[in-house]
Amino acid sequence: MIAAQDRKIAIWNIGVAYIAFLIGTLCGLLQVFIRNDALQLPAWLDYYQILTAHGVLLALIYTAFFIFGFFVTGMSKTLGTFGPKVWLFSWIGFWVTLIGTVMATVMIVIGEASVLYTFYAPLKASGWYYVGLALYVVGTWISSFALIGHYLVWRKKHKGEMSPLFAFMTIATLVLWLIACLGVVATVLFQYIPWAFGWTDTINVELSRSLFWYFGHPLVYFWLLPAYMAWYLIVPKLLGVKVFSDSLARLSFVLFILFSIPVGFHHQLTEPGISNFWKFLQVVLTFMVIVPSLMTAFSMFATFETSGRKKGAKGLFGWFKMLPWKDVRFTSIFIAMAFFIPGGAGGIINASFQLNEVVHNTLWIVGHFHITVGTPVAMTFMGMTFWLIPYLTGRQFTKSMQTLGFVQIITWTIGMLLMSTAQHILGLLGAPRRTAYSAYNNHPSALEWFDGIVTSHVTMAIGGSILFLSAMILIYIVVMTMFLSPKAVKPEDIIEFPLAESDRESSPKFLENWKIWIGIAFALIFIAYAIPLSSMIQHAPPGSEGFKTW
Ligand code: HEM
Ligand SMILES: [Cu+2]
Repeated sequence: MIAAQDRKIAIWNIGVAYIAFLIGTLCGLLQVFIRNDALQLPAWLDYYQILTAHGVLLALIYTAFFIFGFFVTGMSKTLGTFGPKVWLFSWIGFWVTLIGTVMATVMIVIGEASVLYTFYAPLKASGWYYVGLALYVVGTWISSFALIGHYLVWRKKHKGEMSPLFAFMTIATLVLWLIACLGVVATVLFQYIPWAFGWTDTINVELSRSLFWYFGHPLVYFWLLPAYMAWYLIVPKLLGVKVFSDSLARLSFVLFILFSIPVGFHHQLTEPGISNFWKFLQVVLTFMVIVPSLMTAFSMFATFETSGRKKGAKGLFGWFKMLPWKDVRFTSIFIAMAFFIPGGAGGIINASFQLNEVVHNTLWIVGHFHITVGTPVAMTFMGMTFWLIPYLTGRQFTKSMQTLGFVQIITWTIGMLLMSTAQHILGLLGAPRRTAYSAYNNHPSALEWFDGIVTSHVTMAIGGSILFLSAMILIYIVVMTMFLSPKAVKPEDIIEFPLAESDRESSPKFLENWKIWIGIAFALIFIAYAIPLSSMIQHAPPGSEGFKTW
């Protein structure tokens, strides 16, 4: 078990994550009923207020706090107890992130920031909302630098050694996050805050959106890489084997840094202000990310097969039966991975110019991110929650909790299959996303969206309700394992951090030479962004004043 002082940081991060999860999923439940015209909100509550809270609390807050909780635990376990400075800055980072979060949430709740989590200009929120977002980013930076400091101290003491794979992957994820945030910090500090407080009259909309998506795409990798860490490092341990290949794992993380940043224009394919050449270039770079993604998939199947064969599996697929299906820590992650197969394929569709025209801004997109971040990432985090909290609190993960864990992941799976399938199909039928008003005065085409067995808003509402039920079961498990379950005393009750071994000394040293990777990352960013961004600034159209549409 890691030192109590480090455990405390991790447990507070995870606690905040689950408070955000609770409120965020409640908003999700309201959304599915409002869109189905089954629920009318009181006049003081707006659909966009709820949708903003849902996006911010789940996509930004739940993820980030959970990820830092996981990183703190793993870094303390693999590199040793935090020194006083690392400890102090981890707490400062936590509190600054939390203050930013609370500020932004309060602005949403009092109706001053119904601008959705993408906060596109010219929608204009209260200046304090953007200050909250800025503090959130700064807080995560402080926490990141604390962990990077911990890593640098370790490397100084272990000259010439490869770092443990967990630490390497953490640092890769944080490097990605720090570079990605530069875009959002630039637009929030130099565009939104002066504009929202009235120091400037207008805003350059195109530039603000481009800087947002410079951040917005790597943001999804900031969610995904920690989930991949569980796939690379936790799953083999649960299967009783080593990491399939240490160098493959490191190389794939490095490639994710390179190819997840210079690609934001794939979210802006319908925008007229960016020329086709730059969109094309960024789409090509987007498709490069398929390489490390398939490397990851390969490595997972190799792990499954190795472990199955070790247990005596025969034939082409005999290993499948040998997987530890009765272990909820494994089954949860396996289902998460399975969802990522259609999720990743959908991503290729979205990034393709012509197909993007069909699905852009429809419910298809909502279906897509619920089977990428909403399940592969979220369910991996759920599966980790089952052992991470008991590990940190020293409590048991009792038999009844394990059963409930299965009920939770199975209900999430069923709910998500219903909701996301309906959303994908509704999107193809033309139903827009981000709107409460979905019947369009009973126009016949819109009415089609309300019948059909798996293709309607009704299916979406049934799926959403099952998902919410599942979320509440998870909250119950979290509360129990955090505060109420019996303490683990007997050795067989004590929950371990399941971390697989990897042959780190066999990996080539250049993989841990950050100068090379950060250098290439910036070179790619420069190639993809320097010219289009500077022309957006030089040939800026008249800016826009702010709009408050709610
Ligand atoms: C109880 C579970 C959930 C339900 C019922 C639900 C439902 C929905 C619905 C219906 C929308 C689209 C609304 C619209 O476009 O009008 C939506 C949007 C969204 N959801 Fe969920 N969701 C759930 C869980 C999650 C989770 C776990 C995540 C991420 C970790 C997530 C992330 C998002 C994001 C980022 C949006 C986009 C918000 C926007 O358009 O600004 N959701 N959700
Ligand atoms: Cu993207």
